[in-house]
Amino acid sequence: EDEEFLAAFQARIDAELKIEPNDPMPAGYRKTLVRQIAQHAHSEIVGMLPEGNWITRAPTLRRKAALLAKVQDEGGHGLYLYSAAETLGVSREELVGQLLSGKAKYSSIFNYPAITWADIGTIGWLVDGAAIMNQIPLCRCSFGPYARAMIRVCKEESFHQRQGYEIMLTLCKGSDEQKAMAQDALDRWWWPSLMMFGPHDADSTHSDQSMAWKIKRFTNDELRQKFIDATVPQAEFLGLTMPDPDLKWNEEKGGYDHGEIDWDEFWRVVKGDGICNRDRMKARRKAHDDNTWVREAALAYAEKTAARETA
Ligand code: FAQ
Repeated sequence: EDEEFLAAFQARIDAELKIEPNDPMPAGYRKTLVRQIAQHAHSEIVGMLPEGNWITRAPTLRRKAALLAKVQDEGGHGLYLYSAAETLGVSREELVGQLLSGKAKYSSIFNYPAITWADIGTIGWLVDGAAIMNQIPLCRCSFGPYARAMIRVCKEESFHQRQGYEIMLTLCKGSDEQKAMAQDALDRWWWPSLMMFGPHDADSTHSDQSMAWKIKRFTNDELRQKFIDATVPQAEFLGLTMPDPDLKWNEEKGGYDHGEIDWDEFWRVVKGDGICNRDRMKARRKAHDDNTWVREAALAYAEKTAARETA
């Protein structure tokens, strides 16, 4: 790739022009997008597991219908994102293969267990809340198919977040046991939710280049800060306490200061050693194996249809 090509590409990015699948693009741009979009798709698919676990145990029919819809949406987001990645010249088989072999990452957050019903509320409130904070700027990502996919995804995430917060509101207005259950879930999910935004900017390998290419519009720490500032008042409204004694409003910066994130825990989970990593991968591999016949049947049908059409 010569200097002239790279400069012309950067000029298109700087002019806020969208890059489309058939446009020339630097190999690194393509690679970064495939990596990020695929990791995002895998996260949606693996992210179905902690909540899927609660569909049969939702406390009411209405809660069950909403949870079922949410988990289905996540499956849809995953498929949508795999399609966006495929426009860059990789196949879904290859991407799924990378997930199942452990080569590709998915969000650390989905390696934590959903133990009580309050976890379902907290996942919607915090995990979807963090996802929205991260994904709204991705609607302006320089790569067209990813940016456009994010618009619909964000609308659905917004329903997911409200669904979760409303569960928390109900629990917090309920019995002492229900409120304690809500507090316990917040205690367990708060720090892992902050880790969703990725390492500190100083330790983020891809941020600088991804910002220059306008794939990312904000750094990991900037988005984490926005999320904290938006979420603390929501916890106050619920009457819950954030599990961070160092959390304090900083008038000067107009945001909250917070305690140190346990980065050892983060990297341990990213590298496969969280509470549920093995279970999650086992569940995905089993689903893939159990559904081989569906893929084979679809392929055979497509071949027959194509043969009929050319006959
Ligand atoms: N977990 O250089 P950076 C959802 C990796 S929301 C695991 O800063 P980057 C919705 C990173 O890949 C969750 N790995 O990387 C839902 C890189 O490793 P690599 C998914 C992480 O890409 C809600 C290394 O660390 N959302 O699913 C994590 O510039 C509820 C260095 O990091 C997205 O994927 C992590 N938390 O920034 C579903 C959004 N953080 O690849 C169900 C799109 C970092 O070199 C229920 N992705 N790493 O081997 C992004 O915005 C970015 O990729 C970041 C990371 C911000 C996640």
